[in-house]
Amino acid sequence: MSKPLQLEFLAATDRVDRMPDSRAEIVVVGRSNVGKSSLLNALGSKSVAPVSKSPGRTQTLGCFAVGKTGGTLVDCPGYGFAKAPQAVRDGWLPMITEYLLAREPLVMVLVLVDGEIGPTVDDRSMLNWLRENDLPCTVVATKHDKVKPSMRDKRARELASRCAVPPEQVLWVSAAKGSGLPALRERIHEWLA
Ligand SMILES: Nc1nc2c(ncn2[C@@H]2O[C@H](COP(=O)(O)OP(=O)(O)OP(=O)(O)O)[C@@H](O)[C@H]2O)c(=O)[nH]1
Ligand SMILES: [Mg+2]
Repeated sequence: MSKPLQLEFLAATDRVDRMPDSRAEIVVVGRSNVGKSSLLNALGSKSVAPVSKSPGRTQTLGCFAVGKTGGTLVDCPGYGFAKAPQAVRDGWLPMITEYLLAREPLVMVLVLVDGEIGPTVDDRSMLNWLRENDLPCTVVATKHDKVKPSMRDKRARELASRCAVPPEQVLWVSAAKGSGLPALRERIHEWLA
């Protein structure tokens, strides 16, 4: 087992220009309910980001310091959440895209895709948009525990192909069971180094 990340809450804001300074930053994006906040909590040693069964829980950019590295992790509101009020929905995507284009210390965008459901239309547009804008991204497939063991190889090939990445580049994780977390922590340390 790798050591949990020492995550400390710094700020939650809807203003990119009010985010705390960072030496290097990794952001977690993905549709609502895919497990972004759960993943951050599981990477650390305590619960720092609020989680909910109903989509739309995270509504601001949540900034967390990663130990003494000077690096930060950022939790985002999810996209593709039809039940959020229109005004809120209209606000989130521009906020996230502004953040992605303007945030100087950004070194990696983790695009979370539900491992059970596979990439949605929104996930695929997000990936295409990131590539068009030359932003570094890594696909992380969540909820590995929900995929039947007999289906895992097939699902891994399908998900990767639909995200247009080689299967070995997709990181599969389960926040619930802890699988895949040591490998992801190692990558996080590399990206922040
Ligand atoms: N089985 C299982 N459930 C998970 C896992 N990760 C998250 N969940 C569940 O998925 C639901 C949504 O989790 P969140 O972490 O709040 O999702 P989110 O992407 O932050 O959602 P928003 O903040 O609404 O964008 C919760 O009920 C979690 O318990 C996992 O690895 N396995
Ligand atoms: Mg959340």
